[in-house]
Amino acid sequence: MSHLIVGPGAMGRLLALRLAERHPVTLFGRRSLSHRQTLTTPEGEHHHRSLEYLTPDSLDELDTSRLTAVHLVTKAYSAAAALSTVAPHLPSDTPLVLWQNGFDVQPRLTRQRQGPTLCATTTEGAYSNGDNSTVHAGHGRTWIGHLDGLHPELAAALADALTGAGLPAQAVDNIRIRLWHKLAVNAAINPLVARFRIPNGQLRDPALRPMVDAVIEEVEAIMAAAAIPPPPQGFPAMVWDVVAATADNRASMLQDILADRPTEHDAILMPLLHVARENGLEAPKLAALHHQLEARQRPGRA
Ligand code: KPL
Repeated sequence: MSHLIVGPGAMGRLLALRLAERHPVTLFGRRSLSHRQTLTTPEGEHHHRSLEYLTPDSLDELDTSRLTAVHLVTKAYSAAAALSTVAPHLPSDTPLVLWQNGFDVQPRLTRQRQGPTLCATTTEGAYSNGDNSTVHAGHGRTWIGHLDGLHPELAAALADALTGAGLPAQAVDNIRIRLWHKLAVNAAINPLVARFRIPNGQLRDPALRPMVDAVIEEVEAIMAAAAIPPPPQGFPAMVWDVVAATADNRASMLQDILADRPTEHDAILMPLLHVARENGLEAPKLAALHHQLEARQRPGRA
């Protein structure tokens, strides 16, 4: 199996460095990056590896003859542009795996593409420590599948490849529900920690806890309207469990704000706001959080 990983952020590099232990891997990104990369494992071991790394200028060198899958591991807002850069260099039936947060890119690209398009969602934790060093901060799990449950053999083969590379993964026929559950967690945690610039665990402070609960309440009503079944423990417990498990983390949206990058507020909050609007539901907390993040990104329009 040979893999092309598009997006050399922390998660893309984690995938590339792990898969490269067993499979041919090419990493693609817009800007140049050293081929020599280091991965620090959750156990504190340092693995050094040279990766094949291509940029738009060298993309012609990509060998597509044995390519099993393209993993699109960019932020949600740059996924479509990244795919349109690599797509002309790929056979149109190349399997694609979408690793984005939210539920924006996934239905659009699944509908548009000819080739099999799977989605993945993961609880693996990774962050960059400079351009050449990736820290695998915590072990997690990955779920992979097609939005309509198609291509189960491909999903199983990719889950096996990930599992064999040390990233435990499972093929599922309900990835849509899993993506919406992750979106619920991201909607309840990310905008608030980004707004207050705090680690996830601080949401448990008595002054902040009611704000999180109010967001979860809106999310729960929207999920019911979208016919997304709750997780076995219910939405509030799911969110508070993640807050506890990631208490010291700086959420991805806070990292984006601190690095002055765009945030994924559209991909995470807009699907919820759309369902709310279609069903005549009020979602003032979610709308206000979206408005604040949007105003930061487009100050001229605020
Ligand atoms: O997925 C996350 C993120 O940072 O985007 C959470 C679960 C909130 C962990 O930080």
